[in-house]
Amino acid sequence: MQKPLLTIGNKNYSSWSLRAWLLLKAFDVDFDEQLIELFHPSARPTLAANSPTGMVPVLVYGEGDEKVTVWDTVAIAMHINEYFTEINIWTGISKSDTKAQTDSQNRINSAYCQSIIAEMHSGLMGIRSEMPMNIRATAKIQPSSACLADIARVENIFADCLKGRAEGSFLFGEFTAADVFFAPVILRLNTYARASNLTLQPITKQYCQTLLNHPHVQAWQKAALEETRIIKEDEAGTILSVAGILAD
Ligand SMILES: N[C@@H](CCC(=O)N[C@@H](CS)C(=O)NCC(=O)O)C(=O)O
Repeated sequence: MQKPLLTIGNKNYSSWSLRAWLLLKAFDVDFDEQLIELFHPSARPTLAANSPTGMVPVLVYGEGDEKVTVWDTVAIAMHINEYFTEINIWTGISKSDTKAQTDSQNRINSAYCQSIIAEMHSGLMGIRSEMPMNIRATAKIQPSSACLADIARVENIFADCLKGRAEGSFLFGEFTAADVFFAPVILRLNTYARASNLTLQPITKQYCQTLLNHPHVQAWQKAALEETRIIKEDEAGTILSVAGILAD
C-alpha cells in the first residue's frame, strides 16, 4: 500500500499539525509529510486537492475509488488506532495483550485519555487563544482569568495522571495519544510561562521536561527553528527573544 501522506502547516506555529505528526511518529506509522505555508496563497492548490476544510493536518492515502481522506486531528487519531497500530494509542498497550485490554484499570485509563483529548480538542480556549504555539519565541503575556483557569485545569490533569508514577514517565505510564495532544501545551508553557512569571507546580515542570526531552518532540522543535517565516496572526505577547533565523 502507498504510504499515507500527512499534510501539515508551519512547524513553529501549527499545533494541530504537531499532534498528527507526533502521533504517527510515536506509533511507528510509515508516512510521507508535505508542508504547506499557513495562510498563504501557495497552499491553496494542495489544500483544495486534499483538505475538505481547507485546514491542516489532513491524512490521505490510496487512489481513485479507494482514496482515504482523514481530516481533523481527533479523526486522524481514531483512524490510526483503528487501521495502523499494533499498540492501542489510548492506553499504550499492545492490542494483542487481551488480558490487559480487558483490565479494568486500563479501561479507566482509556476513558480518561479519550476524555482529556476531547477536552483539549473542544475547549481550553484561554490557553489556545492567548498562548499560540510559537516554538522559537520566549514571550511575555498578561494572561486573562480564563487563561489562568485553563492552566490550572491542565496542571490538575497532569497531577491527577502522574501522581504515584516514577519520575520521567508519561501521563498514563506508557506514551499514549494524551501525551501527543498535550505536547503543544508543553511547548506553549515553554514559550510563555517563565517570561510571564507563571508559577508551575513541580510535577508540571517535571512532565514538561519529559516531553521536551522526547526525541520526536525534539526533532519537530529542531525543524521549527529552521523555519524563517513570521505569521503575525500567530504571534502573541511581547517577544523577549527568538531562537533561529527569521525572515525580514
Ligand atoms: N479541528 C481541527 C483544527 C485544525 C486547525 O485549526 N488547523 C490550523 C493550523 S494549526 C489551520 O489549518 N489553519 C489554517 C486556516 O484556518 O485557514 C483539527 O483538530 O485538526
